[in-house]
Amino acid sequence: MSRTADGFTYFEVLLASIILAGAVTCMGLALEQSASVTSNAPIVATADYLLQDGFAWVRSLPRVDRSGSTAIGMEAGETAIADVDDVDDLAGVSEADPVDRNGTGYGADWSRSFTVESVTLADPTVAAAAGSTPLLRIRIVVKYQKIEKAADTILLSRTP
Ligand SMILES: [Ca+2]
Repeated sequence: MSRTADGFTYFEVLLASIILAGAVTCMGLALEQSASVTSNAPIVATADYLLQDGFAWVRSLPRVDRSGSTAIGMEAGETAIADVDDVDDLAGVSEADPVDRNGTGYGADWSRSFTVESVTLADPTVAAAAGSTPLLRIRIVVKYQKIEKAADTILLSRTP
């Protein structure tokens, strides 16, 4: 086998070059991943904030409409987000430009939607006929540019 001036075979030099190239590629990929995570961080933080703000709104609302209706959804005469006056009014509500409890808007890139269902007491993962049980399951989904960024579910009892 022929050797370089330093005493390495060409095969050894080739092998070292391949290992070095692999290491450099891995470092590059790690840096790229890190940059992507860093640039995504403000979006993740805002999504989580809007999710928690949504749950704060949900918890602040009466559990039953003042009319006494336990049906899920807005009552007669309630049509807009401004009309929401009890938890189940949020069923099917989707905010195209979510506004937090402080009145700050987050722009049209964001959306926040609410699902409200009655669930059985024995197993809250099982949906029940709307209004038939005193347990509500509320799910909030926050999206950025139509891609889901945060979502969670809570259970609320209608008996305070
Ligand atoms: Ca209502």
